[in-house]
Amino acid sequence: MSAVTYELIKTCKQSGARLGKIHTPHGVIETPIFMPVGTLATVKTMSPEELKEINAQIILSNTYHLWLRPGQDIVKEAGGLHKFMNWDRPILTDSGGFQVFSLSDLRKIVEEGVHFRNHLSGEKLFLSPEGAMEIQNALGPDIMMAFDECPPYPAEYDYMKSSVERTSRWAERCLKAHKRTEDQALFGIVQGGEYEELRKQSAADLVSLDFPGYAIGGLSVGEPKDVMNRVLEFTTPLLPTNKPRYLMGVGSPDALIDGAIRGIDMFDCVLPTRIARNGTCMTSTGRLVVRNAKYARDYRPLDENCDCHVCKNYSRAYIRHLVKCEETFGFRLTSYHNLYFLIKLMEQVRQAIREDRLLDFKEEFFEQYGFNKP
Ligand code: PRF
Ligand code: ZN
Repeated sequence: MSAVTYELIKTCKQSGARLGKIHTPHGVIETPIFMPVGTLATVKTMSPEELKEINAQIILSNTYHLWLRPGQDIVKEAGGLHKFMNWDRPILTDSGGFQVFSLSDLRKIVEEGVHFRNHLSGEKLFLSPEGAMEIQNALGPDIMMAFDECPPYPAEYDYMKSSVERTSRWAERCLKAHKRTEDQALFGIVQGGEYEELRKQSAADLVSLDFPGYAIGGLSVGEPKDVMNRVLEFTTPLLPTNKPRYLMGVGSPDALIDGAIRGIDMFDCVLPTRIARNGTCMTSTGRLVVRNAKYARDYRPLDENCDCHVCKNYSRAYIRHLVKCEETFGFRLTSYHNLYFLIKLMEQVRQAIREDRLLDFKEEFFEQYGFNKP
């Protein structure tokens, strides 16, 4: 039996979205779920206690960053990532594949793995499927990700085809190299860009390897929204219904709802915490740029419909002042509110699935939010 299992509770009669539970060694996650990103073993500006206060059920961290600093040996010696960062709920780590492609210079992809330069020091490094498994086995997350290639958008069909085939060979090597199957689950990642035939090939290859969960990678890389939705529509049906499905790097409110409607169970994104640090807030009426001069004397909360600790106690005027002065506390307040907003949104999505009314919920949400405000 796998370290992580999926329990399908029900399917929304109106939309087809799934309500489920993921059982992990560190507890149960209710899905669909949004996972806050804690790249360097911290969700920027948030303490683990605050994350619990806003009902974060699982967080994501990054193999690539923790490999460079402080190094997996230190994390392992500390007793693993959970203990190191004082987070006793589930953790998922990304494999480093995507980060190597998005952060480093001078990459060279070969069959064995990827040669590249450290984005901090310029030092020459090499990461392979086996290396990514060894690092993740040392870090000790509940869920680890296969080492894949995420090609840019748009990519030529022929390039995408050879990339998908290599990602499948790498996935097989990852399974062989994974040494902690008793308490860590390894998820496969479906690639193939916008090409239906290649998504089919990728999904078939990975499903035949029988991973305990599947991610859909290579989306939210600059393609239009309708392309992502179309790819999800033909890709999720290719995946087994008794395993979790994770859409990587997606976190705008509209994409979370659209993804859930297409059968996605898990999402992650730096968006809420990243925009928080430049003073942008997600609210029930759309994005609010609290830095703007028009909020200088606005003593209302960030979101009048939000019941988070920040909205109960602090005004737009105060938060604007802090953010303008680059005071750390300002970034804490905006990050807290944005994460609360997305976690609450997913709670509402789960409730709408329970009531077989996710399409109605989507309409009501966007009526308020304004459709083109991500
Ligand atoms: N692969 C991996 N991590 C990812 C992605 C991917 O394709 C994406 C794509 N949006 C985000 N994070 N390994
Ligand atoms: Zn709030």
